[in-house]
Order: sequence, then structure tokens, then C-alpha cells
Amino acid sequence: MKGKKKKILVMGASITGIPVVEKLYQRGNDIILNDVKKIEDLKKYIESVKDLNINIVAGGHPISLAKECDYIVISPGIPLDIPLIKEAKSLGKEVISEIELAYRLIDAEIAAITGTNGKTTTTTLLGEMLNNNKIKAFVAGNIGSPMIMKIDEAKPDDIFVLEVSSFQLESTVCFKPNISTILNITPDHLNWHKSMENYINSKCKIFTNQTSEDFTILNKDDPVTAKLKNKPKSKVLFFSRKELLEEGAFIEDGYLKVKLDGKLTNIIHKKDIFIPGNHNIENSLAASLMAYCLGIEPSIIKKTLMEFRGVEHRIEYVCTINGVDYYNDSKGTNPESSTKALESMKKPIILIAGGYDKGSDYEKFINAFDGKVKTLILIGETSEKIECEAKKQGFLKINRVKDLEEAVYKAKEMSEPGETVLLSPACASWDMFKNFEERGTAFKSIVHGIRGDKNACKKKH
Ligand code: UMA
Repeated sequence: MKGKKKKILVMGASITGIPVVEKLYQRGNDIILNDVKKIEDLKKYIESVKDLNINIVAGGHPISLAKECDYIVISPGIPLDIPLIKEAKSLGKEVISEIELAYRLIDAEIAAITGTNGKTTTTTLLGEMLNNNKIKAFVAGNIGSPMIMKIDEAKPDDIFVLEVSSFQLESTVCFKPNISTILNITPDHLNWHKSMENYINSKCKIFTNQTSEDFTILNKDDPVTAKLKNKPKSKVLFFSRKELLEEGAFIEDGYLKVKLDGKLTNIIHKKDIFIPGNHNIENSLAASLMAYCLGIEPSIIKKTLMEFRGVEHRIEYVCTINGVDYYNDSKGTNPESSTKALESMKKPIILIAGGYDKGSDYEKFINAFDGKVKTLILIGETSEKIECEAKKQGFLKINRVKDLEEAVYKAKEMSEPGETVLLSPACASWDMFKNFEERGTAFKSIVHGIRGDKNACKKKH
């Protein structure tokens, strides 16, 4: 791949596809860039490659492209069962994801994190721990900035800290992190993967190529990941919030501790971890164990856990207006993630939920309202489905509104001092927004608009 010029089909002309085109073109390859959207709808992204001598095929995925290329680099959101991909595979052409391509082009170490929930927080946290220890960490992947963008900057002593999704893992071949973590696996993206088994298998690809020199970290409290112990060929370590472990990371007498090679190390008392909620204790356990395995000083791990303020769009405090706290949890894109957001809130909640239908089940999510949710405001495609489930469980304080703006104004009208307005949709954003970032940013801007002054919000942190 490094030497000879190839004809490469890059599928998807967006966040992933464009830097892939740039890197492969710089290396002297012939590129076909293909996207289902019409050329006029791709303007924003293709601007940076419009002057390159590449072939852009827009408006569909013609099957004939399979014959023309040597191999395909596919963006994560493109299904593998479309005719063009099937044809390429039947012709023996490789179809690889961008993380696979980037992996083949670097020498640096990789710490990779997957899981249904907590990926972004754990990835960011680990990146901070490394950088605070003066190790150059490139934080990339599903978090929003593709790994391929950083490959030319990375030196062999640097580390990539990658958030990887099941979509990205599905099309890996040789991808081998030095340390991998699966935080948890609960039903998500089932309309894409078709079955829970396929979803679990995609996640497991994170450790498929690891060897006895590598580490795999798994959550002992998660029934799915707890059972994966004997699958990796690498050294498996567990973390647990609920059990004391012979080896790994756990909580004892309120302290987050790491035990490795018989040595027990106290990291921090859990009350000193800044980010709230039990799910963040789990994220902190995973990040601390990964950092410890990578040789980071316990004092640096502790300092980072005390100072880390969390990730944008993930239970992000926005401001307080008339005694009501506003939180943006737009990253709550499935019921489990939003359930965790509900659990971490202390005050009565006016909840804004609903969005794109990924085929999720909302029973446990509604069950987690547990007297804490005062009113539910619903938007998007899943409104009816969530309303039905809520009513089934006897929760009747429901308002269905047309969009996010109306939802925020309704929430303002219905809230009282001492309460919290929480956007945590339990659904993807794709029915009304480009992505969860756009949804979260829109929420914050509407909330700021309520005050009439962006800067008037009293910052808590
Ligand atoms: N496209 C086609 N044919 C299709 C489907 C899409 O041509 O059948 C085109 C679209 O027209 C568009 C392009 O593909 O131009 C979009 O590609 P993409 O959907 O792979 O998205 P990117 O913009 O490249 O962003 C992707 C991830 N998106 C998805 O996995 C859906 C981003 O994760 C990620 O941050 C980015 O790469 C960088 O790695 C987002 C996400 O929602 C945040 N991820 C899911 C999640 O976290 O649950 C997995």
C-alpha cells in the first residue's frame, strides 16, 4: 500500500472521505471519490479537493465502479450491503475503513476505545492524562476528527487515542491497537447491524488482531463484556464499579484503585472526580486503567480526574436561568446513554427527548424516570413510540412539540426554580439535524437566546 500507485475508490465525501482522498492523493494514487448525494449538495466538503486531479462520481453508487478500482476505503456511515460493495467483494477487492487505512500508514502506538456509551468521555479523559504526562496524544476517531488527518504529524513515540465505533470496526482487517477497551455493549444501531450478535462481533474486532503483548480492558459489571474474557489473545484486565478484583481497576472504601502485577495503587477518592454520575466512575476506571498500563504516573491520573470538566454535548452544563439549570446531553443518542444522564441528575427534571428512530426499545429509559422526571417534552420521529411506552408505564405528563425551539420554550414555561431542563434525546439526531453536535449547539443557542444575551448566562464551572 505504501509503494505502488493504486486506483482507489473512496466512498463518502464528508468528514471521513475528504481527508482520506487528500492523504491518498498526496501519496500519488489515482482517486475516485463517490457519494450518493448530488454534486451541488456536496459543495461544502469537496471544496478542499476540487482542484485535485481526481474523478468525482456523485448522485449514486454505480456498480461499475467496483471493477474500476483496486480497493475501496469506505466511510463509516455507508452500509456494507449496497450492490456496489457486494460486487467489489465478489471481485475480491478489499473494502476497508479509514481507521484500517490510517493504521497501515503509521508507526505510533494506539489506544482504542469502543462501547455503546462513554466512548467520547473515556477517550478525551485518557488523551488528557497522556498529555498531562507530557506524552503526545492524538485524540481522534468517531469523536469527530478522523485518525487519517493526523498520520503525518505522528512520530513513533506518540500515541493515538481513538474512539472507534462498531461501523468503523466492521471494515477493519489488520487494525491492532496496543491497548483496547470495550466499555459496555447494550442494544444500539440494531437497524444497521441487523442483530445483537453482529453488533457484538463488530465491537470484538477491536481485539481480534491483538497478541499477548497487548492489553484488552473489559467492564466486569456489563453482562456482555464480562463474558468476553476468553476471546482475546491479549492480556485481559477488567474494571468494576461494583466488585473488588484480583487484578484491574475497582472501587474500594470509596477509592478508585488499580491492581496490577500484585501491586495495589490508590488513585483518587471517587468524591474528588469532577464529572458526575456512576457512568463517569466507570469511564474514570477504564481511562485510569488504560493510563496506568501505558505507564502514566498515578499522581497525573488523579490530577486529571480532579480537573477534567467533561465533554461538550455530554451532560454539559449550559447555564442557570431564573434558578433553573439547563443541561445539554445531545450525545445521549440511545436509551442507555440518556438513562445514565437521568441517573446523574439530582434535581427534578423537565426532559426533552426524541429524534431519529434507530429501532431502540424505551422501556428501561422510561422506567428510569423514577419520580425524577416531572415533564417529558417530545420531538422528532420517535415521539409517538416514546409517548406510547411512557403511557404504558403510567407516565402522563407529556407534551409533543414540533421542534427543538418549541421544546426549549415549553420547558422554560413548565420549569420552576430548583429544577433542571435536560436535553437528552435517547435517539440519534438524523431526523432533524446533521449530527448530535448540531443538535446540541442549537439547544445551547436557543437556551442562550432565552436570556436574550449569550454572555448573560451565569457560568457554574
Ligand atoms: N453516504 C453515501 N452513501 C450512503 C450513506 C452515506 O454516499 O449510503 C455519504 C453521505 O452522503 C455523506 C457521507 O457519506 O456525504 C457521510 O459519511 P458518514 O456517514 O460515514 O459520516 P462522516 O461525516 O464521514 O462521519 C463519520 C462518522 N459518522 C457515522 O458513523 C455515521 C462520525 O460519527 C465520525 O465522527 C466521523 O466519521 C469521523 O470519524 C458520528 C456518529 O454518529 C458522530 N457515529 C455513530 C455513533 O457515535 O453512534 C457511529
